[in-house]
Amino acid sequence: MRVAAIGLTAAVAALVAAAAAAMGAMTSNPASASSIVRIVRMTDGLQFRPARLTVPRGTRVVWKNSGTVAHTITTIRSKAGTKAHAAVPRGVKVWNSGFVAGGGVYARTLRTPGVYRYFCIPHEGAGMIGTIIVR
Ligand SMILES: [Cu+2]
Repeated sequence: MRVAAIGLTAAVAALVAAAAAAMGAMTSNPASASSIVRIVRMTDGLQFRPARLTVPRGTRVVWKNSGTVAHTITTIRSKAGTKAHAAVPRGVKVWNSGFVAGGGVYARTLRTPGVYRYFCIPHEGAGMIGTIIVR
């Protein structure tokens, strides 16, 4: 009888351990999909800072407007004054964030390796351009 009780306790302990492991896997997987976050600030000096960034694939890039002037984060070549300021890796859809007001944010998870070149529509001519290299 005593042996059976110990056996049952061990079985329960094993179940609890298995459940805990499963829960750990469930909670850690979504986080690991985009656990790396990098911030690019958009300033009233009409700059992306940093203007150049290299990140591993799957990185969540958050553009944060730290000033008061509205900006865009745009990769659409037809909207660029200088075509070389707009590029995405093959197979990636281009985007235009629309205006991001002061204090606002815009974010994308970059999953495809390659070179992303983007600009701010009203301030491209002032040099507000950026590059992100995803490895
Ligand atoms: Cu701008």
